[in-house]
Amino acid sequence: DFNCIASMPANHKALLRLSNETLDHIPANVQCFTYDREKVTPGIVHIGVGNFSRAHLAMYVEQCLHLPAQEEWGIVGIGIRQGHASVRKAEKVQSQNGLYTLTEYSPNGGVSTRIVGSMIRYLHAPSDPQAALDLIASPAIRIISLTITERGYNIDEKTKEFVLTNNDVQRDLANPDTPRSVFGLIVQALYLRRSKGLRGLTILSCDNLKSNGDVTRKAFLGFAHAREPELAMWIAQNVSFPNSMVDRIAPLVGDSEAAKVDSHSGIADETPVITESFSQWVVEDKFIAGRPKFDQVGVELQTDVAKFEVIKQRLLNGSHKMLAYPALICGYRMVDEALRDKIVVSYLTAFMKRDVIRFVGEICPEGVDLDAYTASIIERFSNPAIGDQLIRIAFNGCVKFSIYLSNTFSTLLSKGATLERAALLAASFEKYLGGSDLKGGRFTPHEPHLTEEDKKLLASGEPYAILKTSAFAKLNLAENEKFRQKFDEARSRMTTEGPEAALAFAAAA
Ligand code: CS2
Repeated sequence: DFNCIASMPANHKALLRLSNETLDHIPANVQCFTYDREKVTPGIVHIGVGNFSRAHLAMYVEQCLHLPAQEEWGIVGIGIRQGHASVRKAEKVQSQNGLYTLTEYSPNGGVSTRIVGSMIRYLHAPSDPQAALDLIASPAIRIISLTITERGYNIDEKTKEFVLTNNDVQRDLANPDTPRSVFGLIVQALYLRRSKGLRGLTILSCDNLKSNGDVTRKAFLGFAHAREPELAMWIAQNVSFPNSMVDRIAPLVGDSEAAKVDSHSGIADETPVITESFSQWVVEDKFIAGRPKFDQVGVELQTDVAKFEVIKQRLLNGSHKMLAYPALICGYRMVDEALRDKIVVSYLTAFMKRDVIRFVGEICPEGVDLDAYTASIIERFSNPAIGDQLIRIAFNGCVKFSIYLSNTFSTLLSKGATLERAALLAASFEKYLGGSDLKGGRFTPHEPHLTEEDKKLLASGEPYAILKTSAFAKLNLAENEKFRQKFDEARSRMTTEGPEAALAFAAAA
């Protein structure tokens, strides 16, 4: 898991260790919550506790806990991965009683650190599956929130159906009492809730997917139906699945990032989180068993979030992808470092204005100023303090293209629009897979979802192999003569004139 908590060196002697026992000694420059944490009880179970959820959902819940009568909304984090790294992560979180520092950097240089206490417990399900089941099947739990990655929903890209043939799914269907997958765990807990005559709850996806609530519903009903059609019916009637648009940049936290925030805070945090000052959450107000007072802490509760999702994913996540590969090839490693290059800024602005906004006018949510939105994306990416890594954004391109860029590219193709930027993206992705930039530097591409077929294709030496891989397959780029020509041009410009010249050319197109 690329967003998991990074390991830390044991060189924190001079700094304060974080736990319930040390809360009275928090340094004055760090804000600490003022609610009575001992009174907070579990109301939310979160599966997939990574940097993002701790910077986003847990931060909104933290703010709610400061309001009157909200103490029933504490979060219990659940880890469901097997293996040593997950056990270690659980130990670290538990050693701090779920407490962590959240450091926010604003684009104008402001920095603030606070202690977040909203995650009151953390369970590692593989070590104690029964405890996880008992908790989710207890009356107090009214929301299960998820950050399990774009691919975690196990939906077939072509059929859009839940994949039943997957090993974990088959295993959990055959052994419902000892689930290992997120589907087995939650559906078994829902089965127990139904047997006990308890009410249903909300399953809230916080992943960056189009219609994430609808996708989640499809996945859980698909699994439940294979187990017992009546249970699927009960879930359909008793569980709600709000759609939501989530937005907050949370970079990877390795040793050097952790050392930086620790020296600022004076706290030796085993699990620190770094983020930007910006945060947005637009959620469909469809919480069948109630919710914290999200409306009072800046969450935008809407009846329809689809337009917000489209705008955010095509502009922000799309720009991230458009940026990461050419920028890595230019030799940059950090997002803000690349944004200091004026050509990169004009290339990204051209992408947003001429490849996306030009064609999404009619779906723009009322009251959203797309020019201001574009400017704010450039400002957020340029924030030097947050230290976001291009390699984090490049991660899993072959899955993320189809989510964040394929609609934009297919519109460009069907409208006969400029293809220079799309072609540069494909050419730089091809180069990126080789793990070296055009300045002699190296990096490690992480593409865990490239299929065996993709790998064979790439090894075949076919001239347009990259365009036929699962990353772009849906778009039929290899069959499009105009695209092939632009792709050839981008590729050769990158190697003969250099990646900066290729970017400049694409920016001007
Ligand atoms: C990034 C996101 O990983 C990615 O593809 O684009 O993690 C991005 O930082 C968040 O969606 C921001 O809300």
